[in-house]
Amino acid sequence: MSKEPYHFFSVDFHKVLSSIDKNLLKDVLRQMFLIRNFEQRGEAAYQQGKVGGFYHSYAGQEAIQTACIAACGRDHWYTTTYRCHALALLLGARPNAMMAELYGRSTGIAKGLGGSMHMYADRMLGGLAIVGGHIPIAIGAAFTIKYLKQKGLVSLCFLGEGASVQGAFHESLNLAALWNLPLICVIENNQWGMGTAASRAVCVKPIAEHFAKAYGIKSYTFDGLDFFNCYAGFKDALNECIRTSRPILIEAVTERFRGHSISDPGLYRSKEALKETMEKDPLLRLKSVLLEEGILTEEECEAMDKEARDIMIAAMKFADESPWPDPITLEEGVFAPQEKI
Ligand SMILES: Cc1ncc(C[n+]2csc(CCOP(=O)(O)OP(=O)(O)O)c2C)c(N)n1
Repeated sequence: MSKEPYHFFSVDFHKVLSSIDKNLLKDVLRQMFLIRNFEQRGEAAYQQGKVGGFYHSYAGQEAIQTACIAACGRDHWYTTTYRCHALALLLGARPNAMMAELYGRSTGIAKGLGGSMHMYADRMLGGLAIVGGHIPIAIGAAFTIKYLKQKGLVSLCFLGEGASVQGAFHESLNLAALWNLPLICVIENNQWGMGTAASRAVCVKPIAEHFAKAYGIKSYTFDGLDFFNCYAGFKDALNECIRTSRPILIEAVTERFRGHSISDPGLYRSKEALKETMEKDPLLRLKSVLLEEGILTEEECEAMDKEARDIMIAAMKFADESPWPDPITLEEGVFAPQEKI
């Protein structure tokens, strides 16, 4: 990560901590364990040849989306990229159906036809593979909320910093600002767009602060490795978006632990840099706060981790034993005209 200082959303840690229900905090850690274990098992299954296609791990970025759902709730519309396993889990997708989707089985979330990049859940419009392609969909959701006068709801859209220099992103922001749409765009700056460093791809820094100015909207910058900073920031941003009926742009500064996708050996960063990155683990960071504050014991944390591991091992078994899709379903869900030529 660049050494240049960011000015993160200012938070009184103890105030935030005391504002969150202790059971919610335990639940949040449980969800982070679920996400981490899903990624570890999914990758293991890939290595065994059980999973085909692409695989993009969310490991290292867990604090952001976990904090977002904890702070904003599950009633809004959510969209994200191909790095979509965490969001689906957080929005209630069942691990069995997600693992079966990775394995390409008919019991999968997209009937085994989508794979890793196409997870869905209640209120989650994707899981979409085209960089920047999901942002206009998020705009559509925001437009619908406004059109139907659904007060209190917003459309939340996650994207990478690489996508923040895509044309679709800027057209979408312009429309959202012009039409006063309830949209919150979250740029998860994990420092790399495939093998290209953020500093070589994006001309401004902090990204959200600069781009938001161009569209006359409010921006935030979060420490994406810190659950509490993200939680407090998302609460504030949601209130602001609802209060002003104006879009919001957020940059959450984070790092990814794995390569861009499973086939990426990550030769563009040194072993030392990766080790340094992994020492900032957002999951361990939250865990140590909960231990220090006496909210959980070491044994309870271990039990949580084990429970998550068992859920994922059971999901692998479920996927392995599930039937393959019938080839006749291959063209289902493909929106193409079927007229005879
Ligand atoms: C329109 C388009 N161009 C290129 C690609 C190939 N591609 C897939 S991911 C990626 C990098 C995106 O990086 P970023 O937006 O920072 O997200 P991250 O993968 O870091 O989460 C590229 C270029 C694509 N899928 N779609």
